[in-house]
Amino acid sequence: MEPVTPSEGWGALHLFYRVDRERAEREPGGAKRVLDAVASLEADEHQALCFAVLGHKADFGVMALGPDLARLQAFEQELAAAPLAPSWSYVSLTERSEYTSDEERARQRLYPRLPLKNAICFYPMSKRRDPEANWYALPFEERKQLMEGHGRIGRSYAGRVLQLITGSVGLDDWEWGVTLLADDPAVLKEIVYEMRFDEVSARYADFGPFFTGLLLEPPEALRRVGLAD
Ligand code: 76R
Repeated sequence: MEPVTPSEGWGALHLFYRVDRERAEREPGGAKRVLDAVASLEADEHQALCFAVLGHKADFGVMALGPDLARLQAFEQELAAAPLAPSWSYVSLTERSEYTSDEERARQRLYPRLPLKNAICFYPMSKRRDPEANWYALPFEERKQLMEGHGRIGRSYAGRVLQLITGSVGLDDWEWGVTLLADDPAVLKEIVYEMRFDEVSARYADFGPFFTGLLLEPPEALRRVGLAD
């Protein structure tokens, strides 16, 4: 299989599934299929964060991340062989920011290592192109200044929230995927609320659906959603 590797950044797949309970009962070995797929993805130098989704939008979620889009697509196919019915997905690439020139920060954003916190929140967002609030019509200097205000709020959550912004312009229905990891779920709510008052979000942002889940070691995540062999 020829690798498909972006010249910069990694691919990110956010995959959401419902457990097909009838199939799981009929065909034992479903959990093992998922665990084998995750282990083999990780052996190929990619990451997979598994989570038990809260609420009815999905049961099980995986954020898969790494350099080879062909490998990520193969992983998606391996999960399709398990008793999981796709419910939603999001495709994006890690990106450096246009507004920071710090090389170490850029490296962390392009090639992140994601830790296992208690909770994960994912949502897609776009910047507005309304006649009276068009982000893309602002001069670079003004956008940069606005993003500095955003970054200041973000940095006040250092150590409490880990954020990964992945870009999806030209790849999926929104412009960015926002992945937030935290041990304290209240902090997820707090940071998003605080940012709503910041001009970048208040005036220029539109948001898609939010998914929240409990981040767990893969075998435990599967047990929690009722997939155990
Ligand atoms: O890497 C950096 O620290 C540079 C500062 C920074 C940039 C450039 C930064 C910091 N963000 C940047 C870019 Mn962010 N971020 C969001 C959301 O819900 C909402 O209102 C918005 C969703 C959150 C919660 C968040 C958190 N950020 C971006 C971009 C790309 C914009 C573009 O290119 O036009 C988006 C869409 C976006 C959205 N941001 C931070 C955070 C946090 C917690 C930080 C501090 C990160 C840290 O210091 O580790």
